[in-house]
Amino acid sequence: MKIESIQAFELFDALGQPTVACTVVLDNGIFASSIVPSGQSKGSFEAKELRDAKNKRLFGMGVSKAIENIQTIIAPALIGLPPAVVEMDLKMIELDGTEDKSNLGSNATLAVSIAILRAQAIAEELEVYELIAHLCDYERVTLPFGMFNLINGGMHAHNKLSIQEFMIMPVGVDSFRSSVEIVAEVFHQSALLLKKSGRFFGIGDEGGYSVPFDHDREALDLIMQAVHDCGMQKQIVIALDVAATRLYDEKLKTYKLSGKEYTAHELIAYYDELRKQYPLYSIEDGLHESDWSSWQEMTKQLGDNLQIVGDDLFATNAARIAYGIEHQSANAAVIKPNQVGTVTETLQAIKLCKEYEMNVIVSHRSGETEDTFLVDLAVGTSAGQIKAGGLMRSERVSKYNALLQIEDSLMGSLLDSY
Ligand code: 2PG
Ligand code: MG
Repeated sequence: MKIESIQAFELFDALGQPTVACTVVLDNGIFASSIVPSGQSKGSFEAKELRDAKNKRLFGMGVSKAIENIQTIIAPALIGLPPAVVEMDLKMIELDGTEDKSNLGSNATLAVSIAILRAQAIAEELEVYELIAHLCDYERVTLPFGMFNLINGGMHAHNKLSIQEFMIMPVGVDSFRSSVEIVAEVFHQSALLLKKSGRFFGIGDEGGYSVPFDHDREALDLIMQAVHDCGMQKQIVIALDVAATRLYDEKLKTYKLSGKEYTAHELIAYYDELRKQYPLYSIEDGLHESDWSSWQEMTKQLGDNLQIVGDDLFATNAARIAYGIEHQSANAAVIKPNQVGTVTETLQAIKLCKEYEMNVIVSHRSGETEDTFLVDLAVGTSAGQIKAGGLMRSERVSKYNALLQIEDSLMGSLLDSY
């Protein structure tokens, strides 16, 4: 089977922004598609999406240049060949010729990469996660544990919460289905508590609640109350994404959380305090994306008791992850395919983490789409953890539903137990 055509389109993500979609058509008429997500709180070290910017259409957010790159540069180089994601990703990296995909655009390369991967899976009669496992030389797959967003703050909500994501994570469960059921109960109980207390609340960008709390602790207390009411204290731990780069004042060299200023050293002490008061399991981007030495201090001090997660710090970039491994800057990495721009580089980053026992959390973006590639990625690489938002809004819940379907279909076969 060979690639007959590669088509690119401008569609929209869940935040109403334009994004790139791609369809690869094979010569037997079978086709495979993709739609890429986009982040709002982007790190500086991510591969660069191409946005039209210069004209006023869609506030400069249009992706017509990225689409043109697919049609005029990428497609001619791949048409006529059998779909093969690794070779084709390498070809796109060569065509782009930059360190950060700023020439072709990471939104262009990733859209093609995912569609090619799917076309290859079809051609080889494999599920997409199976093909991913083969590409990584993994024989078995596991379902990830989920980090479910319950309360949105920071750039993802219009409230005063400094911390961007308050997530709950069921542990000690025997299936993904039981973790979703536990989360559903806590999710609905949280809404009930908010209604009872007369609080106005809405939905944040990632399908969690947006509540006009003044202090981050109020969000943690609400979670604890809901977990307690559901009798789930033993089954649930809490994960935070502080997204601290956006709380950092470059001039003062301090962070501002809930109205209070902290040096990096004081902030680490604050996290330690929170850890002692709440069942905290994981803190993502607790510090600025370039403050390697404070990351080292945090991992040294808290790493035995907490998952210290680099997101903007690593940007799914193998060189940055390697530096972080060498300097013990964190003990986990968030993996977002659009931070690097191809499936192959994403798999390289995951393999590197796993080789050096750095935990892996496959993650959505705030500007997510209905594409569930993330799920195949998490299952095929046995990533261990996935964060895909709250139990609301289909661009989030579709990921959890896809995991439930994979779990149901794999029971008793190549699935390793939870
Ligand atoms: C993050 C992501 C996803 P964004 O910071 O981890 O939750 O947010 O996509 O806005 O960068
Ligand atoms: Mg993050």
